[in-house]
Amino acid sequence: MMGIVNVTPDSFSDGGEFLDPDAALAHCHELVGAGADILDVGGESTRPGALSVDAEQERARVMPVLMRILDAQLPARVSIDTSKASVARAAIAAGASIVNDVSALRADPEMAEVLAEAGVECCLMHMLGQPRTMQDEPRYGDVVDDVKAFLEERLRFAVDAGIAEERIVLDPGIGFGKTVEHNLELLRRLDELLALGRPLLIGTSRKSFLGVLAARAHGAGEPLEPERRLAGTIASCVLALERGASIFRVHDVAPVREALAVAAATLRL
Ligand code: PMM
Repeated sequence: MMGIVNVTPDSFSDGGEFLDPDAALAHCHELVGAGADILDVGGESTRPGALSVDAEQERARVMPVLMRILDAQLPARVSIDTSKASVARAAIAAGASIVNDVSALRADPEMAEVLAEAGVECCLMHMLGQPRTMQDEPRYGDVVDDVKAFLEERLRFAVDAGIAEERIVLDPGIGFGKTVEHNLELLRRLDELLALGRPLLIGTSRKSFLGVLAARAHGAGEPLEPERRLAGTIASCVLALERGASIFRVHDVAPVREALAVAAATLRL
């Protein structure tokens, strides 16, 4: 279980809640108490339409929180959600052991080298376009084949850059340049990505496609707001588990963990 710690003023579901290091640390205690194995700390919102922040600003947001978490020696690994090499470098120096790069090493030419030298784990995620524009009519040939080819190329690039293959996990990037139907197709056929030979991380938590589907279920006109997307988050995580995902990036660790435990026991995983 990867618990989400957004140190941003503008994330779609929890923007502004954990900018203060004390509030962020209290939230981390809660996530770990609920069963988070990893705390994923991010200082730049990637919601559709989000504007980028510069490295200095991002470091100023995440480093005080990271220091507090690492000082507290919580029984969880710390991941930094960043696409910037200088932010990753600072976080690793402070003790982060995973880098979650939603650009899959494309945003910063120095990122691969930083990860290879540090020997940390990393997550490479698929995204079509940039956060600011990614939801403007995303198009694919076959979404699963296209995402798979992208992840295969990025995996090869990372390994060629000196990152040990066994330290890499892959993520189809739910909601990153995808329509509702694209997201559903990726979840339905997630097992096809297992052929890449790496663990799969999945991040459906509170995402907008769940708001759309929940609205349909309720006969509501408008998508349900993020706080009302837990049932959909659970359903999508359970299905992703059944289709081979092994790392679940979520806001609500306790209920998702419980649902996954029941699903795993039923499936004898
Ligand atoms: N989603 C968000 C941010 N970072 N990282 C990975 N690897 N996978 C995701 O699906 C992902 C991510 C956006 O969600 P948030 O604003 O709730 O953090």
